[in-house]
Amino acid sequence: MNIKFKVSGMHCNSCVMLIKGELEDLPGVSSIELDFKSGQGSVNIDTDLTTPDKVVTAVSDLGYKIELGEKDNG
Ligand SMILES: [Cu+2]
Repeated sequence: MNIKFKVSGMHCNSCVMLIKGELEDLPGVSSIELDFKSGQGSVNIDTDLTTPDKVVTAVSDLGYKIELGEKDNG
């Protein structure tokens, strides 16, 4: 499943690296994209291993606000 999301509260590219690093540690997560300026991101998740909720929790726990957008099962 590919999930689009939007993160707010990022201040610099270190925030992007921090969030990407945290998501990379989740099982079943790959192809993480995140743009600092727009806050737009996307990620592929293997739904046998993880859920969109875990992505939200991982980012929220770092102190950023995340909103999930489109989910695509294709
Ligand atoms: Cu930063």
